[in-house]
Amino acid sequence: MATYAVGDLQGCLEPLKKLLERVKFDPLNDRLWLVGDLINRGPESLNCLRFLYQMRDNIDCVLGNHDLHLIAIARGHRKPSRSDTLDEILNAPDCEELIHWLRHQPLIHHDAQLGYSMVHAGIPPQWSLDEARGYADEIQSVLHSDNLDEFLINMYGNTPAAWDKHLTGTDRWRCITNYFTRMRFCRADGTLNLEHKGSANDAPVGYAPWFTHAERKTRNDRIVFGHWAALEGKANTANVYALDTGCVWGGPLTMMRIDDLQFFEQRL
Ligand SMILES: [Mn+2]
Repeated sequence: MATYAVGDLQGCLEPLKKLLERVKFDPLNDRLWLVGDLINRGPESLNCLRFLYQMRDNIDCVLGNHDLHLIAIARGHRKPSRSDTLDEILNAPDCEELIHWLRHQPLIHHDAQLGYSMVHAGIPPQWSLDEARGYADEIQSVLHSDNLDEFLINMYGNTPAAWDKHLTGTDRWRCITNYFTRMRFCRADGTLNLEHKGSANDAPVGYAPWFTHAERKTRNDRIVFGHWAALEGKANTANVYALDTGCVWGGPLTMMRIDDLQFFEQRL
């Protein structure tokens, strides 16, 4: 039995299939973790989603910003942007079934036995793992509830920039969701800068990659994440594994065997 974690697919299905073949993935015994952003921009978003849906009993997946964006469009709350490539999913006869599956995925996955957690973008420095899991559960409950549409309508935006446990309603939902699905740079107190998208060395003044803050409460917890292709798979931080190597932008798709820290790569 092995557990494999793979970076942002964004519709890059062929590299995933090749990696699963190469590691001789065994659906009876192995598990596949996906850091989210399963779709959009890449060549085969619909096939990607269908492939994962068929494998759903062998998969642990967390939601990324592109996945939430697809759900918002599918429910009529957002128009696709010019760079989105989601029409094939939206026009598919099984669209509803696929979206239903997607909306039931969490923002964090934790495996106590392995001693690993997975998120799409990150966990802000001021949250312990237990706090992060609690806040992720709040959003998961909203996604399952009749509040889904209110959540999606109010999901877009960069404020509040900082967490306050007294936040309520849509501001609270947006802040939690931005941390888990969009964060790159923040201050030591968790204040976000969501405009800036450079490499780790290219932080705006006063900000740093979320995982580099010395007093980060999850610094002793092992975390796999995606979202940040400019890191090129290098977080250079103990216990933190960056898996988005920008397959959709010409880089490889990265797969990590968690059990023995073996890495595998495959290009489109
Ligand atoms: Mn992302």
